[in-house]
Amino acid sequence: NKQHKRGPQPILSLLEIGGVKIGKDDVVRENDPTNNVTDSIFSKIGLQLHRRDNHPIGILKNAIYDYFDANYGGKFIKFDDICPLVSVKENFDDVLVPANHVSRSYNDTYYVDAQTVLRCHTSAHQAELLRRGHSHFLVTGDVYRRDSIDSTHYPVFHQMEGVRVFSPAEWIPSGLDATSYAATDLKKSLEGLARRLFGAVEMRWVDTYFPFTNPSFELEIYFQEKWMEVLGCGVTEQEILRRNGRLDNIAWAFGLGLERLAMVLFEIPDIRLFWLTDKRFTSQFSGGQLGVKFNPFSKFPPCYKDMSFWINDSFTENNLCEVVRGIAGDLVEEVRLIDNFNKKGMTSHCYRIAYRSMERSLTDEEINELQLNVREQVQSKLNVVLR
Ligand code: FA5
Ligand code: MG
Repeated sequence: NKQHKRGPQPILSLLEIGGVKIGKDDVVRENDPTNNVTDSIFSKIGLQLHRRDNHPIGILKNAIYDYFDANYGGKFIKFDDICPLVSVKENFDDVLVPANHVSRSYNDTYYVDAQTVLRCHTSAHQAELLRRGHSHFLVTGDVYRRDSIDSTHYPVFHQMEGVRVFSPAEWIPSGLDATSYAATDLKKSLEGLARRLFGAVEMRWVDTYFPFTNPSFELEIYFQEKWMEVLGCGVTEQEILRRNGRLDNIAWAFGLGLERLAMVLFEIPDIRLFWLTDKRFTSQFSGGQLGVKFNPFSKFPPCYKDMSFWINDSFTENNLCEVVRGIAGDLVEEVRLIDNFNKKGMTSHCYRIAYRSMERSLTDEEINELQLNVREQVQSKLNVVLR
């Protein structure tokens, strides 16, 4: 099957999403320092897995829609076709992300140019939808992040944002202060969602920080012998409501990681699987069927390659992961720092790269060639000194 080597989808050079035309040359510009979008990222824009009713991400989206429809009488308005190219203002400023916050860096976010990014979260649409007067809404979309490589991280994934705005008439009768009222309601509706999707799973709330909510929480689910973070949420910062014409209200907001939730729901062990067009994967799922458990194809062996080098001041793990992903694509399963030491003012890192295909056995020859390319490009692009 030829599709295996080339990646499943043809790469179009002109896309149209939510009425916006996107040309490849506008989004990927290798020699432009204000742009860090790669070919492999471009190839994912427009695939919109969340809009495919027989794909695990689409099945999950629809199940969450059903939960909100059933519990809120259809009040939540749904958006799932908003273009992922957004302004820096929408992605960061409008949700109060401070000017020096790491998430704004070229190391963490894909920039199309200095003012435009591939959204790194669906929160990028909160302000605009509040401004338009919506008080109950769900926004589902593909989001993009430079990130590490392992079974629960992928540079393109899907989120669903939920926002609910309350007026004073709703919380005053409760006798609670507005913030406690919203926080209680938020946790109750997300716990209800988790129970509806999963029945009995082990889960826990963890206090956290987001610039746009206070208090802020994350929900973790016990999965594959670890606690996995599946969503972030909290009570919307008053400043966001004030700026968008909702001064006297209180609101909650959440952002669900749809891949992570689908991994729990369907017992999908690796996040790369969502991108397979291999029938052995896609034929296992169909619309409305939430009880399906993924039946893995025979497990193919991983191959580990270690690589040690002296880093420089500009070295980052995300840059390393981008180089490895650019060469090995979805054949790389994990990139992990296994040793780290200093000597005479220099720092050495040793990374272990796990190669494994989701669909077939890899040959030694093939892996050696990948690793050779990785070593060359790590040296030339990241300016590190191999040991
Ligand atoms: C956010 O993105 C916030 N915008 C969520 C939010 C919305 C908080 C509204 C408060 C109010 P975070 O960066 O934690 O938060 O990402 C949310 C979820 O996306 C995570 O819990 C996780 O499930 C998922 N996620 C994050 N990074 C990745 C990744 N690289 N691959 C797959 N899923 C990811
Ligand atoms: Mg988080």
